[in-house]
Amino acid sequence: MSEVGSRICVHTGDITKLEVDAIVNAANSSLLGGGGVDGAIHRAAGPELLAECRMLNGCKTGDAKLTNGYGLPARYIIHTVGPVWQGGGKGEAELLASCYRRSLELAAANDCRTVAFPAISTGIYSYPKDEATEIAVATVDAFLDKNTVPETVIFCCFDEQTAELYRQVVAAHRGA
Ligand code: AR6
Repeated sequence: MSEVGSRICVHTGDITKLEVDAIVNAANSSLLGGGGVDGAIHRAAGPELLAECRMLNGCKTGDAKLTNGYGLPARYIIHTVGPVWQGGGKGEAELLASCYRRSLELAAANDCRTVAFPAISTGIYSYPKDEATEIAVATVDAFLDKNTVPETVIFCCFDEQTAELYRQVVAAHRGA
C-alpha cells in the first residue's frame, strides 16, 4: 500500500481527546450508550449527544450513523455497531469490514479529512485482536486507495500492546 500507507497512523491513547474531524464510536445497536469506548465518548461529549442519538432509531450491525461531537474536540462522531464474536461462522468478518467501510463513506460524505478509529469489537464484543486488526487495516487501505477523502486515518489504540499489533499489520501491508 506504499502511497496509501503514509495516510495511516497508529496512536496510543484516549480517542475522546483527539482533535480530528471525526472519531468513530464502537457502539451497540441502540446507540444509547454503554461501556468501553462508547461510555467514554458519551461522558466526554455530554448529554446533548444522547439527545441526538435518541432521534436516530438505532443502527444495524455493520452500519454507521453520524452525529455532532458536542463537548469533544472532534467535530463529528461516527457511531458504528461491530459484530459480537460468536466463533467466526456468523458473518463476523464481513460485518466488521462493513463497519470500517460505512464509517469511511460517512466521513467522506461529510468532508472529514482526519478520522480516528478505535479497535471496533475487540473489547466487550470479544473479536480476536489479530483477525480484527487485519480486517481494520485491509479495509481502510482498500478505501483510501480509491478515495482522496479522508486524507488521514488514525488507528487509536487504548494500550501499547494493541498499538504494536497495529504497527506490525500496517507495516506488513506497506510491504505488500
Ligand atoms: N479510547 C480508545 N480506545 C478505547 C477507549 C478510549 N477511551 N476505551 C476503550 N477503548 P469496546 P466493542 C478500546 O468494549 O468490543 C459498549 O458497551 C478497548 O480497549 O469499547 O466494540 C457498547 O455500547 C478496545 O480495544 O467496544 C457496546 O455494547 C476497543 O476500544 C459494546 O461495548 C473496543 O472495545 C461494544 O463492544
